[in-house]
Amino acid sequence: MDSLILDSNTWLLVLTGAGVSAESGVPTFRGMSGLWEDQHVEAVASPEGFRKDPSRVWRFYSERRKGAAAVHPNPGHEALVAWERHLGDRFLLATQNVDGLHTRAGSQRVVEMHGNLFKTRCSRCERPPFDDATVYPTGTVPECDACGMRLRPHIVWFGEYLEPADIQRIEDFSLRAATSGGRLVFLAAGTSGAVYPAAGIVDQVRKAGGETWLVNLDPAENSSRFEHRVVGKSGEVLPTLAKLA
Ligand code: BV8
Ligand code: ZN
Repeated sequence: MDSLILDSNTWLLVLTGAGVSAESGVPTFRGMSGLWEDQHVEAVASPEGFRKDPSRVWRFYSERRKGAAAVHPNPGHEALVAWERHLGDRFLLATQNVDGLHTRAGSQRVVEMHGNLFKTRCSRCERPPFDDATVYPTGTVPECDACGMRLRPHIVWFGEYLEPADIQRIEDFSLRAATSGGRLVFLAAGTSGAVYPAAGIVDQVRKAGGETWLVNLDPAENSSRFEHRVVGKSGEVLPTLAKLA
């Protein structure tokens, strides 16, 4: 198996998906075959889904809050913490996961591209998103103390734009790597490559002349766009994949 060299010239951009949390006991989207209560996740995790049935959406996220609060980071999360400690500001972790396990493992340079399960915001007023681990009782839709409108999970739903600042941070990292004359490396782990813009980052890195790695249990929809592909569980592969030089 080729090894991933992380030396003083390496700039490493990591992208993770649900597969990295699977060994912690968090179900993947594919694992649920994309369904929740026979509904397509895209239908529940969407502005339309919230407009049609907000209590169903809160039940979906309350269940996931309960699940995520009961599990712990695994060796895959911990390996990424060690890589960050070794590379410092030449490391950035972009995650599609909303479970917060990377931060709980000790990762610091993290972009939560699709939001965080344990944050809530108002669906109407400018009140900033706030920490909220509440598992709301079935049927309830919490209201905003400031304007009385519905609260919603601070999550990027299908059909919603990502935070421009998050996209900018990822693009700036690749740019800084290129202008520093360093070696840009992109590693995606535990992701099926089905959801954009996350699934398109590999193409941006290739265009910038970067090296590309995929660590995944099954073939991903964008597997062919990666130079190096390692098939396996991230909790088993990541701890031994890198040579810290
Ligand atoms: C947007 C938060 C602008 C919610 C999520 C271009 C082409 C086609 C479609 C589009 C496009 N551009 C935009 C779209 C539309 C859409 C999209 O991509 N649709 C897909 C379904 C085709 N994108 C959007 O809507 C994005 N917004 O583009 O805004 C716009 C606006 C209006 C109209 C058009 C455009 C917003 C996307 C974000 C949505 N929110 N999450 C929540 O979590 O509830 S996405 C959510 O699903 C996750 O965050 C993640 O991104 C995705 C699931 O994918 P994975 O994480 O990869 O998980 P999955 O289960 O699929 O795969 C797991 C993999 O792990 C598997 O391959 C398995 O083999 C592997 N595995 C399992 N165990 C292990 C393992 N690997 C290693 N170790 C193991 N142990
Ligand atoms: Zn409000």
